Amino acid sequence: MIADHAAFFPARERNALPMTESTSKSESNSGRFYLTTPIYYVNARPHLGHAYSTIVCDAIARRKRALGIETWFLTGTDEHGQKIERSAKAAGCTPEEFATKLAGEFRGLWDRLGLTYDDFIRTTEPRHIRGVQHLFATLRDRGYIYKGSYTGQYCIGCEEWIEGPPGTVCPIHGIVTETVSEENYFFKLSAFERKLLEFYEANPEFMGPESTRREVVSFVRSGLKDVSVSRSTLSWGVPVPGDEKHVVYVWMDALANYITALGYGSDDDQKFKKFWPADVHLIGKEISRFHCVYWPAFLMAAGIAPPRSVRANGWLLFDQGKMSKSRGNIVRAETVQEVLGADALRYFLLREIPFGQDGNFSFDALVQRYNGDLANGYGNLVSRVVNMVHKYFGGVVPEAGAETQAETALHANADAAIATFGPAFDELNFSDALKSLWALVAETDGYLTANAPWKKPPERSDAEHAKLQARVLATAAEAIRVITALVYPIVPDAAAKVWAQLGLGELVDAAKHGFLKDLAWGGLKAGTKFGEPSPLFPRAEKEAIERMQSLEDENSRTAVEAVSGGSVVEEAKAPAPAPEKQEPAAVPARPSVPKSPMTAAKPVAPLAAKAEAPTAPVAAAPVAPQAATEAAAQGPQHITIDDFAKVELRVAQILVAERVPKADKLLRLEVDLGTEKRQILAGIAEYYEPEKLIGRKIVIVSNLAPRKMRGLESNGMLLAASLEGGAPVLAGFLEDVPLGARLK
Ligand code: ME8
Repeated sequence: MIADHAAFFPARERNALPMTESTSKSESNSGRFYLTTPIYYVNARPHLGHAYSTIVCDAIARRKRALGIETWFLTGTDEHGQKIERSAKAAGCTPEEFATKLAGEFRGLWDRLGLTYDDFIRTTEPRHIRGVQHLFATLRDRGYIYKGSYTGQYCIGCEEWIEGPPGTVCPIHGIVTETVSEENYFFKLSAFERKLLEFYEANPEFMGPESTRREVVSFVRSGLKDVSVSRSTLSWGVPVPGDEKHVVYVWMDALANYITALGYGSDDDQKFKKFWPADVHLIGKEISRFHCVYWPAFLMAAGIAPPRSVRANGWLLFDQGKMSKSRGNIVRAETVQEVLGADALRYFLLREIPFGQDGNFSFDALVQRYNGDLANGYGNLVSRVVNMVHKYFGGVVPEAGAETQAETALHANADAAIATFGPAFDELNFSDALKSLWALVAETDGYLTANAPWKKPPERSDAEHAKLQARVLATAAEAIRVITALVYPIVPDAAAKVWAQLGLGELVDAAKHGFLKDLAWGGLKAGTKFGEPSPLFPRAEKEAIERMQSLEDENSRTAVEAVSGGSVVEEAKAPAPAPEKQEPAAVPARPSVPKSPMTAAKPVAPLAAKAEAPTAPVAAAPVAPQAATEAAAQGPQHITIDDFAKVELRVAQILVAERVPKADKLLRLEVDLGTEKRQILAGIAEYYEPEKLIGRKIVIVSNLAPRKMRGLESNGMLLAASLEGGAPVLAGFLEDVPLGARLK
């Protein structure tokens, strides 16, 4: 029976973790802390959604280190599988080249944002491959992996097994699924149903938030079936040890990163012994099932302790939808960083979105929060106090003297902030933690205004006034020190500047020495020499929003960008409304489009398909510019029948037609090809009323590489007679034709 972690790792205290521990408990724990982000797919560049999870981990890691806890923060990239293989092909390079390029983009962005990861693992590294093979072999040796074959319905669009009899239509793509048989290795997940439920029961802190816990528990209660953990029709993966025509199922490969990065399966597993089990796997909510069901089951089967906790962040939404590669509605972290700075982004994400819930991102809300809380709030408070200490005391902290009622009140508020911020933060309740801290910002501001050290009333003597100035400015500066220490993990750059202005030296050094551990009122000593004032958060004007918008517009216009001699579609992705990995890998989806990832489907049948968002049809390798020019110079040329056969013309029916906001010429169409639905953008808005197009049968080029216009993806091109000086006329048919019929 798997009762709790103690059964696996009696040597480590259970209270070394969970995020719900009170500050005093976790702060007094001088142990270790290991936290991880998901490893990100390298099929497209990082966006704000990826940055969000990584920034949350960075804030946690910084706080733990500042509390004197030995911390290991892991991130990395998930580089195997069909999705990456196809994206690479579309970009005209090898999967290795493609993955290396994109992994560099992720790592480069994390560095640019100043994220303090301790290790970055790539699943194509030998250390990982070795570890995955070791895990696979261990599971097989222990009798949890067996070979079998599976026949089921497969959706090419989803790259997933779909529950149902032959002829079942994929609920997402509308394609009739294929009946496929594959010989595969299976993992005995069914053996872990009871063990997992007991484990959840014994470890109530294991998963969060509550909605995730409920969904996972009900999923497991509804029954677990064995899952496939290999593929034999794919080569871009980790070879199964001893049977190399199979590759390890990409989710088993990916999940193993959390231990292979620590040296599991290698000669040097010191770090593994030191840091495992992980204290927190921070993930997006759509991959909870992998982390809360499959991963602990794999580990239990291998005789390894499950992680101590898994915490799921909600989705960052943009333009009403989940910000995602497949929807193409992304904003890049670089844009915000360039205009407002990384701290502004960090503060916004952690303050604005209650952790675990979905939250909207908008440039307006970002700038409003930035101006209200950072420029006019914290930044302005610091600048007032630092400037006055320079002006009235030559930049040296004066002796505060005895507290009056006003100082006693501010001191008490600061004590309260210290007491409440930590527990809220450690429960990942960043938003409330910041809200309570900003109450102290406002109280300090109010205290300054009420005592007005810059104004000497005529009835007050010079000596009395100097005393008041000293008391008020020393007290306000101390409040700023407390605020800055607490907020450091969230706005580290600004906090470091303030620390230096308060004459306290390098905050990074202080953090290394666990300065947060003993945080208490009264640390700023009289006689401390302040540093030079420097601006923290200059107010953002309206142009800031315009600048960010235009940086993003510019980015989405350049849909195709050069990568290693070839080109890569900025967002290699699915045709039409792509599902967001609603259904985990090895298990087929229920024949309905699930609302949330965990209600998606229960595992019913074995055999692994990769739980990736469906991949883009392979884009044709781009014509090198020089070759194109040469061809044009030679004038019109004949083509062979083989050339013509490369162009796939098909009959499609328009299901949805609507104007694209702020694009006068573009219509967004959703078309039905009989076996799939797609989104196409067409420049016919000036000539066709969208309403009149619905139901109309048209001809499309169906194998055109996807391209992006105005942030939307177009998967194909419709055909129209192009009349000089007149309106285009859509190609159509006089007789009835079935959808998807090919024109030859
Ligand atoms: O799922 N809002 O990789 P991935 C919030 N390789 N978080 C978001 C987000 C959004 N709009 N978009 C992405 C994979 N994320 C697998 C993981 S782990 C062993 C393997 C974040 O590139 C969120 O953390 O699709 C989500 O889980 C992760 O990026 C998905 O990244």
